[in-house]
Amino acid sequence: MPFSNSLDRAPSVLDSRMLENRIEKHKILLIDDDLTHLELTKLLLESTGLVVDTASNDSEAFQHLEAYDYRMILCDWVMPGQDGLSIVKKLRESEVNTRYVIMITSKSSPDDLIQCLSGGADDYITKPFRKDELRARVLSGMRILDKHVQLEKMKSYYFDQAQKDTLTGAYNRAYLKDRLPNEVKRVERTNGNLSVIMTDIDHFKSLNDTHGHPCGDAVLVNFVERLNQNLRNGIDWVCRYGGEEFLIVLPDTSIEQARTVADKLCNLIADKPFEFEEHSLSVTASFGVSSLALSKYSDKSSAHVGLINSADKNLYFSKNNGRNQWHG
Ligand code: GH3
Ligand code: MG
Ligand code: MG
Ligand code: MG
Repeated sequence: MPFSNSLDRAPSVLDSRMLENRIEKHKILLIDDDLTHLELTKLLLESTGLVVDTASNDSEAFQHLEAYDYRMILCDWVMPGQDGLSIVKKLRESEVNTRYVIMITSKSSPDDLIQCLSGGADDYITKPFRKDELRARVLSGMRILDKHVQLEKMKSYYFDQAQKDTLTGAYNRAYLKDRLPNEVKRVERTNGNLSVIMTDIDHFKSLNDTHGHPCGDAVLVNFVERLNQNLRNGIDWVCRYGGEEFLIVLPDTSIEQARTVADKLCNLIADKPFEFEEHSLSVTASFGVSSLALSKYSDKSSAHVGLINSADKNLYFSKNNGRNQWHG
């Protein structure tokens, strides 16, 4: 007799709303060899809005676990084949601990429960159980899972912040320092190509002086957007090298290809005015192109510095030669 009917009650509105918010995030895998119990528990959870998949033995359970990243598992302990606790132990050995496991068990002595929790379950419920107790335990687990998700989001937010410039969203110098040597190593390994373009906005100081710093900021943001829109998504990347100076990194790109990119970028900056409030501003930038020639370096660990210096030198040639052009 799986549920004690006398204490049944429909979930409160609050419970339902809380559960609704979690449906997509935390689909449940329910494992039980007793098919009647499996079906009844599934219906109970589904009646509160949860999405539930079922497995009636260990091999079905592992098939499901391979196919979908269930964050919550309700698992019967006593089953033929591998029992519930062995399944949980196996899961805990092979993964980062991000799943919430509730063990369903008819064993209820303190020793049993200690064994169950020490074996890797996060919670347990003893049969026969009340519907509202199961709901309460599932909700409690959902709250913990939500905290996991929040923490993961915060972690990735701060990770992102640490490597990006807050104004433009371009990568920062710290990221460049980490990543560029790795790009160079990849060229060493694969005998491939790596090119960079250094670009600096022309007469940016006078733009600030004429239209104000907020306008300058908006142009910087737009400038990076325009670069990114015209580079290969997920391959090329832009780093804010200084105030209005950016380094564009082009993996797997020969010098000839990089020259074509610089020409395209130079034109697309100059050809279309930047809009700020009621102003339509003509902006140009100068570019310096360089490509990695590893054979030039006896010490390969300094190759990335040489690559940047050479792009910088070519940028200043462009500046001295009249701006709004590329060289390299
Ligand atoms: P050039 O063509 O030779 O590059 O001249 P320029 O005026 O662009 O270069 P300069 O180095 O004289 O001036 C760069 C200006 O960029 C000065 C600085 O105040 C401004 N700047 C740097 N960072 C920011 C920023 O984050 N926002 C704004 N609005 N201006 C910035
Ligand atoms: Mg059983
Ligand atoms: Mg400038
Ligand atoms: Mg500058």
